[in-house]
Amino acid sequence: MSADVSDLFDPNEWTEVLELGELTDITYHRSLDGRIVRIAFDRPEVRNAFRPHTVDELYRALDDARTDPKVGVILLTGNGPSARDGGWAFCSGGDQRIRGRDGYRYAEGETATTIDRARSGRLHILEVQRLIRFMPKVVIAVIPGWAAGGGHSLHVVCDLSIASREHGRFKQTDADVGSFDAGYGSAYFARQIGQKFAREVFFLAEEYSADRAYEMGAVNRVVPHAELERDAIAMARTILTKSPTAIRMLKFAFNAVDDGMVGQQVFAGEATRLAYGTDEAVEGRDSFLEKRDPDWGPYPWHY
Ligand code: S0N
Repeated sequence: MSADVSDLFDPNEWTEVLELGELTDITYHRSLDGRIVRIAFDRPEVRNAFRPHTVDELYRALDDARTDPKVGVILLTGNGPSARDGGWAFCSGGDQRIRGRDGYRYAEGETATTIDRARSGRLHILEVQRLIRFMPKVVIAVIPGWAAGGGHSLHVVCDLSIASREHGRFKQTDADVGSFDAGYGSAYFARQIGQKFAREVFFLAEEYSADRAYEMGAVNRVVPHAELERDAIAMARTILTKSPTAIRMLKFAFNAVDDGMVGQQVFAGEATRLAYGTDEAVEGRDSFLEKRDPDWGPYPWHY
């Protein structure tokens, strides 16, 4: 284990990703075979709350993983513990110290009069949510401590969640601080655990243990704290034994029912990509290029 990244981080599993340059708010590592990445919030002193710069870095790392053809599984976690009090967190949502009145979260040194107005009101953690949702790879929330507010919503949008039995804690504080994730964080959450429980989590904003979250159907696995990252890697390795195409089609199939026309569009894009690989589609293309009628004869109307 390597305390300079996180007490749960095993340096024998990972190599640092350097292509994105210096990262200050997250850490980004690739497994030695390049097939898994570990992206971690790295602000344990504020329970891994995110500021705009954190979200920028997170988006860039996730997109890098999305476009790397070797990567099949992304582990999203939080480094810890806090050097101040030993507390653990996955993520505690938006950094409330720099939340702007206009919705924009100011960077250090910025004020309402100095910010770039083009960025004002840009709630770009939602862009991160969409990236996780629509990337054709499995994203696992690895939860070593608090998942609160917008951090809770991030775990909701991940494909799978695995939590520390001792330190995993869940709390949806949005209504305590006057914010509300009215998209995946709430409506999709209700699809996962049911309307009554989801309304309870938001309306009462109480604290839930990892075991209680498991009982409610909000997390897949609860494991001993010391085993958390090892078990997450084992889950990832199991997924990596499966067909990449089957996994991506299944992910988009699970999504489609809740994603309306966008879900259909994403699924249709994948279907088209598969169809282009057939001799039938090649005949369509070639007939156009060769300025002749297509010969569909060899291709039956399947029943
Ligand atoms: C996580 C909690 C429950 C942990 O409690 P605990 O263990 O008692 O620790 P604390 O002593 O409270 O915290 C330790 C130190 O960390 C600081 N801190 C914790 N969380 C934050 C935070 N989110 N922002 C800034 N600082 C934080 C504490 O202040 C403390 O430091 P000191 O000692 O110096 O004061 C507990 O900490 C807690 O409840 N945290 C707040 C959780 C919260 O309300 N988060 C915000 C909820 N809303 C959002 O996340 C908005 C979501 C969002 O961003 C979004 C979503 C959809 C659309 C748009 C947006 C958008 O606004 O961008």
